[in-house]
Amino acid sequence: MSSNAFGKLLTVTTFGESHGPAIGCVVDGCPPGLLLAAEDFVADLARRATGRTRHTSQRREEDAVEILSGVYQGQTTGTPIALLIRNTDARSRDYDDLLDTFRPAHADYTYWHKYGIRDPRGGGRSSARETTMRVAAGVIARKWLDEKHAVRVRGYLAQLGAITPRSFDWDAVERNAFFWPDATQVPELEAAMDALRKAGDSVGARVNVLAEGVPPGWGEPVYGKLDAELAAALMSINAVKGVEIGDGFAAIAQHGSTHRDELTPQGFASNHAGGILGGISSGQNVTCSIALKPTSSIRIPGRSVNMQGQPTEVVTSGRHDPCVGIRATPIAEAMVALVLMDQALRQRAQCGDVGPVAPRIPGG
Ligand code: EPS
Repeated sequence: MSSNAFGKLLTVTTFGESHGPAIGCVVDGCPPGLLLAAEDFVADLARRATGRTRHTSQRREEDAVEILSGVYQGQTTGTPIALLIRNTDARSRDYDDLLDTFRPAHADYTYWHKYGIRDPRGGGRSSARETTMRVAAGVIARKWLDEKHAVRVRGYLAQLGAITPRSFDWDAVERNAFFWPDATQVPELEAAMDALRKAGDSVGARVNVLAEGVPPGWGEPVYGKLDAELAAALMSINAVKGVEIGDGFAAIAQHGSTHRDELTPQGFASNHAGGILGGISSGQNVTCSIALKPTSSIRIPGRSVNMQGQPTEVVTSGRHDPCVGIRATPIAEAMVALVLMDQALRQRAQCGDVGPVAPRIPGG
């Protein structure tokens, strides 16, 4: 009813607010026997965290995971895995000016209308702080997918405002704060972000995610299609306004003779479909892309209304991201991994006896 959980055989429930004592999640349905320790979460949480570069929010959280249940002697037990992260650097006074008004383009207004009460401190439940737990849950899925199916999920920033990559190198992606695939453009991105921060404005972004090694067969037609569940999972990330699978909206202008991915004994001749046909993985790379809107919390004054409906002006101070897309790559990867693991378990449950059938042509 209140939709703080997703997944069918692997379910993830998150809880907590940005300025509450802690945030957490319960991951249920993970098979027993997966090695899991608090250290497994460190790298991915650091990739998403605030305060690691001048281009993101300067809130400094340690993001240390406590495993409360579901792990015994370093292995998952098949029981619910509860993870907790304590909030240690919330600065609620930054939000005092927002008690009586609503940021344009923020969930402030809609939360108020839905619940009739709101926690304005850091956006409460609507804060991107919640994505920390998606990444934590995603660590489990990534690990299981890698060990059981050699599936690898990775992403990169594919557009920042009007800037697009001029070349592509996976090695560059993890070596800069932007997850950008062309190292030579990093100074250009830094300059753009510095200018934006100075102006007190924000900008949108595109993040692409790729899942390699997904075998054919994952996805449940018709209401549990792999692409439908990926779209829902990715769209549930804060600030996401668009999702594409494969060529996405570019397919509108394509002809069937171009869009179709022809089959040859050596493999598929192209991958316009994003590795999903009829809602089921084809064995090709699964490709997704998300559009993130510019952050609504900006220093440039904007028009709003107060609680009495009178016109007022909003200026957001505090520690905000001028581009949330910069930190979104690990979040999108996590959501893709969680959907894939859930679908893999569902495939095992219903069709585990079917086994591989011929012909199986190479993916990629
Ligand atoms: C956020 C606003 C800022 C960010 C926060 C997301 O929160 P605060 O005003 O409390 O500093 O720091 O991001 C995180 C805390 C995080 O861990 O991602 C927002 O409005 O969504």
